Amino acid sequence: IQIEEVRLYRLRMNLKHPFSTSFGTLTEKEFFIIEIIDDQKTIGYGESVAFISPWYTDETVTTVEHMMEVFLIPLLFQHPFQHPREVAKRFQVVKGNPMAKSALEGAYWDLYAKRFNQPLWELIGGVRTEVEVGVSIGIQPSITTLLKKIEHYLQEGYKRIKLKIKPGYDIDVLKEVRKVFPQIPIMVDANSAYSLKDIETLKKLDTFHLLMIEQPFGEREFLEHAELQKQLHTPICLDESIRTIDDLKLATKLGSGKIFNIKIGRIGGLSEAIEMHQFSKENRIPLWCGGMLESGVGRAMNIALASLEQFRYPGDISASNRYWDTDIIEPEINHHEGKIAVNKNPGIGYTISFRDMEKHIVEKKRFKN
Ligand code: OSB
Ligand code: MG
Repeated sequence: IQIEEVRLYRLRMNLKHPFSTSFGTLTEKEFFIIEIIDDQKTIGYGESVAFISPWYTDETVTTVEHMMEVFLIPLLFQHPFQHPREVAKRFQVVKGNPMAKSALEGAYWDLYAKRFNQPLWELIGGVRTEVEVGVSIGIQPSITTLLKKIEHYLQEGYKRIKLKIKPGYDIDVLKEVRKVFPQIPIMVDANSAYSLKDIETLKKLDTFHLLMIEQPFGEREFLEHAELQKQLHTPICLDESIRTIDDLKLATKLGSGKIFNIKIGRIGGLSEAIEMHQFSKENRIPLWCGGMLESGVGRAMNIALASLEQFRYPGDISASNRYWDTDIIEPEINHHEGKIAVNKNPGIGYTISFRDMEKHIVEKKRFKN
């Protein structure tokens, strides 16, 4: 399969509601949709998940564009590929930049699955025909609004609630939440906002029977996470810390966490995710699929990933209407009682709605072999 053309669409889409984490507030998402075309005119779609600023990881929309344009797209054109895992191999000459690599690799996975007329989830060995989903709720201006949001999403059927926390917005918030919702599955995500100095606060989190505590410390703090895990019953889940399968092995060996959040973009693509899944299966490590406020293209890839056996907890794979007034795919992604069904269409299983996408495009670029 020879790639003949790559088109980049830079989109800017307003979020329905601002999304606040320990590192700041997002009101819109800027990202790329990638369209790649092969020698038989098969088309594949991918999405780059990097944000406009480097507060989650070091990549940004513009570094992704630069890396794709100057280094990665020329590598795609170099010679034909067979299996999609060869894409990640060829990209190895470029250090780092997992989100840029993943966006192009994802488009090739979709294209490849379409060439063979197979749904992506099936191609990668998915075993589930529906995936359980949860919702991530940002830091709210007041407890009242938070409680209303939780109520709203529970009524919509979401299977678990993830609350963003930060120092000063943690124990008291959870006390109030647990008063009203003593039993629901809740987890928290700190996006690295704490340090070992906060250990007394973090130990109090143990009293709220949380499913897990996501990324309390910095991304390289494997030792600190291991120290904390020794003092907690609640499992620690790592997100930002896990960039490669070696990080996963290190964290497992050191006991830095017991559960891992897999995001295709953060780790450099679906091929790396499949390898991590294999390792996790062999070692009985539970995984779940994280989110990056994706549009439908990225969301569809996440659904495929979450259909793999070792994805044992509901993912941050909410429906299209969680973040968007109108998504850019057809049909939009919907859940029923907290479950999203995989579909039988080839590739990612959804089509691009150019009519909807057009409204959000801020830049278009074409590259020909
Ligand atoms: O840490 O998982 C995270 C959103 C933006 C950046 C980082 C994270 C998140 C989320 C929500 O928690 C993910 C989603 O619902 O798509
Ligand atoms: Mg996280």
